[in-house]
Amino acid sequence: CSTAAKANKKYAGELELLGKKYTTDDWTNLTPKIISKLDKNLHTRQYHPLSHVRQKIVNYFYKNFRNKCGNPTFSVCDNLPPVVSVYQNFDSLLIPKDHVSRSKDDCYYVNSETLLRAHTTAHQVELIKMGLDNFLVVGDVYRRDEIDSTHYPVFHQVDAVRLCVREEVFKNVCSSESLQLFEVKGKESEDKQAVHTLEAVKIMEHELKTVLVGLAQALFGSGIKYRWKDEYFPFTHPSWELEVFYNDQWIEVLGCGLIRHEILKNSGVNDRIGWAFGLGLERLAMCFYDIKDIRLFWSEDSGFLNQFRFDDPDTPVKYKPISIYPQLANDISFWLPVDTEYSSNDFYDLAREHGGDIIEQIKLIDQFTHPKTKKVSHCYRIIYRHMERTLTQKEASAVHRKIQEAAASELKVELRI
Ligand code: FA5
Ligand code: MG
Repeated sequence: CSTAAKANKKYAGELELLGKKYTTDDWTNLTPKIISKLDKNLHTRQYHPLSHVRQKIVNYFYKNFRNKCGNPTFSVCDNLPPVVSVYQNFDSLLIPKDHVSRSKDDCYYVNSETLLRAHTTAHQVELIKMGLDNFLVVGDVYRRDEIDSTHYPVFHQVDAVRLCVREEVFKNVCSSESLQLFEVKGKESEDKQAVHTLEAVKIMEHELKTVLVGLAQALFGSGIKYRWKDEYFPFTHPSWELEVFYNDQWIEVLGCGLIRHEILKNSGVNDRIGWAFGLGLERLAMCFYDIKDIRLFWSEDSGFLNQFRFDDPDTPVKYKPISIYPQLANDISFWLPVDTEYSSNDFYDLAREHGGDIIEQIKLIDQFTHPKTKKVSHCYRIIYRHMERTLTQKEASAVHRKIQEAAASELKVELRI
């Protein structure tokens, strides 16, 4: 696509990320803005709201899972580099070769073999292969997506994995000697994978759901209303999503399920059954602290950061906006290119590149096909708002013009002015 072609030209031949060199190719679609986020590590930064939420989750696991000597059983990995292989992000998790989530339109590729992880699940197999049975992975993840107050191309996730041998699974069942984790001629059904016994699956499902409802209660309070939904992930079966009712709406908090046995077999653990889940930190932090705009997590403004300067992550705090600055809306219309591919995500990336964080939202407000020429027109409304001061129309217009010019030259669109 055109942004990829442009990035490819910009990073002709080679690209350095976090001190390592990578060759570029026609898959390269990283942008300087995205690259600038790679070393930010907001999730481990002292006093950052995302770091407080991470700590609340880690504390819950430390408190609830201890071995006989009283030590926490979950290991925490929060410094794994976000540059991963296509194998880690997709193949190792049985994500089919033609799955939409692999597309250049959805991910930030370094080259055809390497990308910025789109989920922290990308590290599951390597950590299981290292011999870990209970672990949390926390990190920044990257997805090309729409632009609004709850979506930003970089956000943070926590993944968890717990693996159990037969004795652990049935430890609370009387006369469990004859109970097994695996059966030979089983069939896959809605409830279970072919290799598993229904009794092992039901016990693991019960533990997983109990742990996660406990986590939701620890985070949102014991009265929190929640519901389970059946879900599909290529790497777990059965799979679910947990939603909580907060501020008058249902919010998707996490995805989870029983790990596909094939993944465990490929990782050298034939004798275990396991569960896993993945959740997003921003959504939780936005609820706890009443943060209405996801861009604020990236703010270096002391008026924002100072509100989170406390040591105990359970300190109840509601974010007080320093002031509300006005929005400025400017539209841009163009004919899409006829000979080159075009996707709205290319335009969103380009606008972010030239407009930065003063862009609050971009909406595709109109599209139509010319009856004679068959050319397609898109009109986008860009909402500009500075988070720390009032933006003048003159400033917004200057940025808007830059975006128009860049769209014409880089995406080969024909402006309709
Ligand atoms: C995943 O990323 C799976 N890897 C989760 C998983 C792990 C399932 C292990 C099973 C086993 P999903 O794309 O739904 O799934 O994202 C997981 C969570 O991340 C969501 O529930 C949500 O809390 C958060 N999330 C997803 N997209 C966004 C976004 N654009 N902005 C903020 N948070 C997001
Ligand atoms: Mg989901």
